[in-house]
Amino acid sequence: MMRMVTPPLAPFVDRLPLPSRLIATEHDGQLTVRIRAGEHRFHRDLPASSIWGFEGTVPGPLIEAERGQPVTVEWRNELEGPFPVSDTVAPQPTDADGVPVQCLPGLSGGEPERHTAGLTGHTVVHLHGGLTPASYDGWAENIFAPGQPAVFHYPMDQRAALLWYHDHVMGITKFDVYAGLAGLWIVREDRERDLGLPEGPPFEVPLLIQDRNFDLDEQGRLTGRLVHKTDPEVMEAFAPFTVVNGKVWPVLDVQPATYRLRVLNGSNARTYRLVLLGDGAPELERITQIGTDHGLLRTPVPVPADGLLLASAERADLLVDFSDLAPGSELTVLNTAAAPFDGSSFPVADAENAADLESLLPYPQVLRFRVVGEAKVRRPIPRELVTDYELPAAEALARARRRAIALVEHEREDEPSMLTMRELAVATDADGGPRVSVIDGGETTRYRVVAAHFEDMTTFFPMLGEYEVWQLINLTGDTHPIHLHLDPFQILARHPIRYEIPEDGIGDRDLAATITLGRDPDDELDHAIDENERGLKDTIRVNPNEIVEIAVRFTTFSGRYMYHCHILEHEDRDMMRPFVTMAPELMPFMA
Ligand SMILES: [Cu+2]
Repeated sequence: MMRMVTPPLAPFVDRLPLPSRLIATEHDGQLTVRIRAGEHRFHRDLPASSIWGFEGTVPGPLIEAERGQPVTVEWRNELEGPFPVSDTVAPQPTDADGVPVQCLPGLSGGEPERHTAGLTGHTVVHLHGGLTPASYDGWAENIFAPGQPAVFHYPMDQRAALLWYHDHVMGITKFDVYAGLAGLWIVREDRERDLGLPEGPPFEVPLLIQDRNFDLDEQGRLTGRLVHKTDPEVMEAFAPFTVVNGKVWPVLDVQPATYRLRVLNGSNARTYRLVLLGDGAPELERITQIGTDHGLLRTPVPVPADGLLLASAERADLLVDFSDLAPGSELTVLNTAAAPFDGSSFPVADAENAADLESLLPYPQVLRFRVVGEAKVRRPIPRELVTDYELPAAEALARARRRAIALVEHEREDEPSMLTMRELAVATDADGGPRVSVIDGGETTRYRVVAAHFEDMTTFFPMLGEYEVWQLINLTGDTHPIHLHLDPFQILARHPIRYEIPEDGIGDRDLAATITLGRDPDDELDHAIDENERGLKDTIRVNPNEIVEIAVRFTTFSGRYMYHCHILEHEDRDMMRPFVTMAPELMPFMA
């Protein structure tokens, strides 16, 4: 039976803050953003927290750009220590009462990690979803220290979409983003304006959803100091308090009108399954999804019947109809996704009972809407949104280069696990060593591992303009949101698989596994592609027991980029690899 813990903070008392707007055209496309330490109040009843933020705020300013009008940002690193977050590994996964420590504030007996405490403000900024030249993409090792200049040019030659910018430093992205280094970036274009969608306040509302935890003083009172806590069994931080635009469980006053919500899950690790409840009953039919990671879908779609799933870095563009509601009506957004997330469903009808300590979900609350005013503004929803993309033709896919990547957890004695990506190449009979066999009906393909760690040699050299098919093979028990930098991609398939890994089959570099296409009888996931995943994506959920196939095509910029799991604790612990995009004319000169 589930146990509950009483929230130490009152929900729905703070107003939803809106980030300050920084409109590029009002500055001739020349922006300066200072990256600074600051103070931020996450809740009315919390003392101010020390943070690191863009312009010293949580979240950073909302940058708004126009398609085709380049933006130059001078990212001015003015950070100074000490690092504002206490990082700790609690000695036990549960407290004396059996409550998982990640559901509780404070350090839970852990020591503050001294290397994290010693961070002094190295950063590099990545514009997630940006079609950006490699030099300005925020390569995780091209770091700038406080005082060192970084002027990045963003061509903005890309579709209107909600992007976001955040720190991307090798090994410490999880700390820097958690400290506050994230902000939203919207690309706009006239094609979208022609559809009459809301733009700007009050009817377009950006929502950056994150989870955060705080320290306790000796009397057990919340101090406001940010805490990044893991435990011996869970290497990701799943913080108990959901924060939207920097406030714990805020409330937004809405008119009886159609609102456009631009939603981003900017959490380190937590996946949200968002549901909308009025008087305890689901009201998901009020929501129409019109866009995903890289902008508008071809046609509007309902959100999935169980709720809107967003893993770390996924975005949704939503129209929500409040127009029939009387003043004083309230609608509440709850999260029903267990952590760590493994793709399991949760019935929307039970959403009010989603709180579950074992699932590291002590407080499902996210956000409340409160209807005020009388004037009704209901907008018709266009039936067709865009026509500028479609699935690649079968013949293009048939001759496409295929790449395979296995996602594996490498467990190590007396050390935390490493989550790694194993790039696979088809093995010849002459190749020795362990094999990954993929059995598809009567056909078996055998692979060997050609790269296992970030610093291993680059093996992916996609040619500009050419379609490729990448297979992401999940051999772990959790869902991984895999993100490719640069161009968006499209999902082609989710294939259920069953697999066997022999004892010691996962080594530091080696991998032995037998993978069979087809469903495991014990597998309860449906491995379906949701309607809202059929747009242009840059982050895709790869569930346990499945291979996700994506059609990838890089179009514009040659250079060195990264792809990785967007669970920040995973990307920082080696679930990241480089790829180099190449102009076709240069390929003959590649050794
Ligand atoms: Cu991952």
